[in-house]
Amino acid sequence: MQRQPLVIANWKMNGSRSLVEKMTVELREHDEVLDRISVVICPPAVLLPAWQDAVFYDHVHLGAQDISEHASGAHTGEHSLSLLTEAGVDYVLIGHSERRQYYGEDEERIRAKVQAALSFNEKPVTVVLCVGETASQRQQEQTYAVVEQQLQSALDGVSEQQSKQIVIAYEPVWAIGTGQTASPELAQQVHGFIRQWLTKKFRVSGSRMHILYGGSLKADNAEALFAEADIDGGLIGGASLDPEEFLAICSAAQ
Ligand code: 3PY
Repeated sequence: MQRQPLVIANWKMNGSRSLVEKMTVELREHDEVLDRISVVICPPAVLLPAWQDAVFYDHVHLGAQDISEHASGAHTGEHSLSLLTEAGVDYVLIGHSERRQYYGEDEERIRAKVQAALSFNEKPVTVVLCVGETASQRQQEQTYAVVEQQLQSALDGVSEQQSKQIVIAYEPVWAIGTGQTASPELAQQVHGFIRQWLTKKFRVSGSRMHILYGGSLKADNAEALFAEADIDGGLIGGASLDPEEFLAICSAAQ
């Protein structure tokens, strides 16, 4: 890992106010771990105010699990960037596989969200674009083609300057919520491929972009994954709901 490590907690539709308290106590007690890494917490949107009150440290940021591509209006159940940034959000996840699989988010919608985030001018936000192949795509040896197509489509029209606001999260779908993790070697192969693609498109800026691994990342496999050259941190699902385990993952990223 050559870039400043970045560890993102994706709480999905989990957590509570009391978990926010427990997590902040744990992070506060071990704030030396936060000195050399950046941490982003993506709780369900209704918990953002609780986190906003609790965030105490420069290197801890808040993120949204999804955004609306619209600025405002009749979009029941959606959250605009204006509302999210008012609640303290600096990072936004876009294109998580659960959004693609269960909520019908297609490439066009994902591109519209990326464009909305990059053109949002009230406050700079960092986009965490999630990509990854399904089990059957991997079996059919389509991993690189799928990842390339997802990157190409979502980042179409993005400039070298705008790429500084983008983080890529490689999350193989077969490793999400299954307990199955990509081996460090296998994850590095795909991260290396993504790095090459980014460097070709965005030149020097591409070599500086963060590429995170996600998919059943836990305390006991974090160190080996983070030791790989192009794995710059993690997007953590279930393990981010346990304060001690999350802290252990943050420590492994240092
Ligand atoms: C997981 O690790 O399950 C994730 O989906 C992280 O975003």
